Amino acid sequence: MPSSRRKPRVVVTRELSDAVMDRMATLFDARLNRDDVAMSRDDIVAALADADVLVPTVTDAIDGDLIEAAGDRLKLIANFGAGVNHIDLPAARARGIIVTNTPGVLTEDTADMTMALILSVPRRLAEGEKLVRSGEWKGWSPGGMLGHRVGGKALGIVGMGRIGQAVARRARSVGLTIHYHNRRRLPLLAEEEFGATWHGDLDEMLGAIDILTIHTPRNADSENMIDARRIALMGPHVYVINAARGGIVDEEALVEALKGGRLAGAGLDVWKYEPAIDPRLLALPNVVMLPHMGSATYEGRAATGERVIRNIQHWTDGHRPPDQVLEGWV
Ligand code: 8YV
Repeated sequence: MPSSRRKPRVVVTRELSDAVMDRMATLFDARLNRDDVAMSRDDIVAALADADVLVPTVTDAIDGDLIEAAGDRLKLIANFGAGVNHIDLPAARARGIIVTNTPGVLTEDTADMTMALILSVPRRLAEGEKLVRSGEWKGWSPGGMLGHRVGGKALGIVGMGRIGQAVARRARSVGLTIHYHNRRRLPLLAEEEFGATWHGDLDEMLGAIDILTIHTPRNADSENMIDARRIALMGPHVYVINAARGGIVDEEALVEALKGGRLAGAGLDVWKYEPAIDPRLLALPNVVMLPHMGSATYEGRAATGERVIRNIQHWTDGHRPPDQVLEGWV
C-alpha cells in the first residue's frame, strides 16, 4: 500500500455507528455491512479476495483457514475491539498480515460494568428487580432480600492491566481491599495507589479473597484458568465475576460449583460459546447474567471506531500502526 495513493479497500464485517461508517466511506474504499447481521464465513472469504484491510469484531472467527483463503492483498486486520482471541495470530504472522486492536478506549466502560456486577451479585440486585416485576413482593421485612456487605471484603483481580487497575480504583472507593495476580508486579507507586497486594501465585491469592474478578486476555495460558481445583481453593463464600472472556473460567466447573453451593454466586458478562448460555445457569438465582455489554456505550463505540480508523491510516501512510498486537502480549 504505502507506495500507491489509491485508497485501501477495507472490509468491515458488522454495522458500526453511522458516524464511523461515514468516516470510513470517505477515507477508504470501504465495503460496509449495512445490516446488523454478522457476515457469513463464505461472505468474508469472498470479500477478502481483493481487500487490503479486514475490520472484524469479536463475533467473527478469523481462524487459520480463513486467513489462508484470503487474497494476497490482505495485509492488515484492524480489529474493532481490544480482545483478539478470535483471530489466529500465528496464521496472520505467517502470511505477513499485521493485526491491530483498540486498547484503552473501552477501559472505563468495562470497569464500570465490572463494578456493577461486583455490587449486584452479593447484594442480589437482579433477584430484587425480578421480585418487584413479578408483582409478588409483599413489602419490606427485616429478613427480606438479605445479601452480603461489599465493603470490608477482599477483591482478587486476575490481570492488572488497564481494566484491572480501573476496577481496583473503583473497588477501593467502596471499601474493598485489593489483591491481584499479574505476571509482572506493578511499580510500588501503583500498588500504593490501590493499596494492592501482589500474589505471584494465583492459588495463594484465591485462598485470601471474597470476590474474584477476571481481567486477563483469553489465550492458551488463561483458558480454563479458573477450573474445579481452583474453585475449590476459593470456598463457598466467594463470588466470581467475569467481564473479560468466556472460557477463562471453566464454565462446566462453574455451573457445578454454583449448583452444589461451592461458590456464593457469579456475575457473568461473557460466555464460552456466545450467544449460547448453559441452560442450567438460568435456573440459578445467584447468577447475574449479561449479554456481553461491558463496553457497550455510544461513546466507547465511537472511540473504538476512531481507533480502528487511526490504525488503518497509519498503515496506509506507511507507518507502523499504533496498536499493533504483538504475540505474547495478549
Ligand atoms: C468489544 C470486547 O465490544 O473489546 C473487546 O475485547 O470484548 C468488547 O467489549 C468487542 O470485542 C467488539 O469486537
